[in-house]
Amino acid sequence: MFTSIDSFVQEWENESAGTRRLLESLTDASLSQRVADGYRTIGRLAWHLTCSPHEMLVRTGLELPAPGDEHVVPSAAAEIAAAYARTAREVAEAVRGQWQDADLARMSDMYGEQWPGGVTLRVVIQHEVHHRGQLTVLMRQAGLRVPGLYGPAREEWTDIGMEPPVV
Ligand code: NI
Repeated sequence: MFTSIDSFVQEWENESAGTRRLLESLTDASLSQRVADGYRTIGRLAWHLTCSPHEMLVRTGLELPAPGDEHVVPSAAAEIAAAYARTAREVAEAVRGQWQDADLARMSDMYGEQWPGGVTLRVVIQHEVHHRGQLTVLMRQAGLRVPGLYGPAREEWTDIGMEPPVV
């Protein structure tokens, strides 16, 4: 769990920059890609990534605008990327502007459990990392170039004149 606002904002800025790069790599045609019938499409996952920080954080009493209706997935990739960039900024501003470090120990009802604010902020990031992993696989299936997040993606090895590791 986070115990300081500064450490959350710093990590959030890094992680949300990575998510932004992924969302900016999506194309309109790729939004309907899914692993199999009955599973989430790229568009649905990308929109879930965009709407979830707000959905979770307003349960703690934090005030921030909703990026849109979670049930209505935009048909334009650029619209999703822009909404994510806006909400990522608003999350940092809301946490910095409305919370003190002491709020990170304050409990809120989260889905029937009591979580300290610092845990909720941690879960916001982990939830995003979880779905981002799913998104990168779908992006490969859709034939998109995937930007590296914690290290070079396959194409980035080639760009620097090296063989991508396959095992
Ligand atoms: Ni989720």
